[in-house]
Amino acid sequence: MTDFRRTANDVCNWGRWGDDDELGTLNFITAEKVQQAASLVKHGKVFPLGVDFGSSGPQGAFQYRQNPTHVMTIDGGDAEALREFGPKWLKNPTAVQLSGYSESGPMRFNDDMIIMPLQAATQWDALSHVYYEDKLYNGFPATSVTSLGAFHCGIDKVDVKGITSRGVLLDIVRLRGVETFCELGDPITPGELDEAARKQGVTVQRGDIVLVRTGWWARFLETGDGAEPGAGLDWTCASWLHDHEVAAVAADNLMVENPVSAVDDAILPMHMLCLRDMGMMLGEYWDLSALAADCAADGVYEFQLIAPPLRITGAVGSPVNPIAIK
Ligand code: UVW
Repeated sequence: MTDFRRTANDVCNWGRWGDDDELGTLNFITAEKVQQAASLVKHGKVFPLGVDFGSSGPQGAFQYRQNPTHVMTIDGGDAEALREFGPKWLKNPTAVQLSGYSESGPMRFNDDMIIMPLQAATQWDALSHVYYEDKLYNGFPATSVTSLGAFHCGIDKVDVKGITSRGVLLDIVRLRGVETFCELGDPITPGELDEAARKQGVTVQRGDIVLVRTGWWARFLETGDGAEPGAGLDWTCASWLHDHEVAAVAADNLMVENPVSAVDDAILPMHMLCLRDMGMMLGEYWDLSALAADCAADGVYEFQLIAPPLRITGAVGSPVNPIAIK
């Protein structure tokens, strides 16, 4: 763990933006940065980066996370059934109310709800998602996350930032020249991030949101296997992200970082460094295939990125439907 400890110390942003800061590296996104990002829209091409929230999503391999369960709470059949069987249900206030709606005109409606882990599909990890040694980002106590939610570093704290900035795609599938995805056993190194940027002719700047394509999502669509192993960022990429003063990082895989930890006694070392030490949010399960194809075609790997999380009070993560605009 010695190297990990040294890195944790080097990348630590605690106190950098004040002792009460809960935005972390999103502080790198200034008004000028938002303007720069908007100026990258040249053609009005829109790329939705969110995946489907449905029953055939990537969850199921881990017992603590399931795919979304979508339930219709009212549908057209209710209106018809109530007309036919209504009188039997007159003690049921909901039935009485719904019968009232259909008696008073032609309007009908459908309602639904969804039950799911907030991490089920395309998501942001809030800074309170991962902690160690009893501390969250900026030294807030881990005990500030309770069954009532996160009192510190919850996803609801970042709404002031949008989240929008200049997005930069680093396409490692293309860099490695592999057909669809980067195989497990070959973690993505800081050198490869530099090499991808150089080959693509793009410079990663302060306040950017970096998107890393590993091909995992495209592979999942072929196999349907949410536990499919693939390569992610080596934990040492945390220092690279820190040095480039990146605002956030997202990938098309399940955990951004490499699934096999190279740090003894620590699983998800990059999560520990990014979320807790640096205050950098991680985006997972982003579908980067169409965007990557367009970037390869026009050679432009920068764009406006708009990716607001939901303002779920005290949540440690949020679904998101990010869009890249060129
Ligand atoms: C964990 O599984 C702890 O994190 P994530 O969903 O961010 O990969």
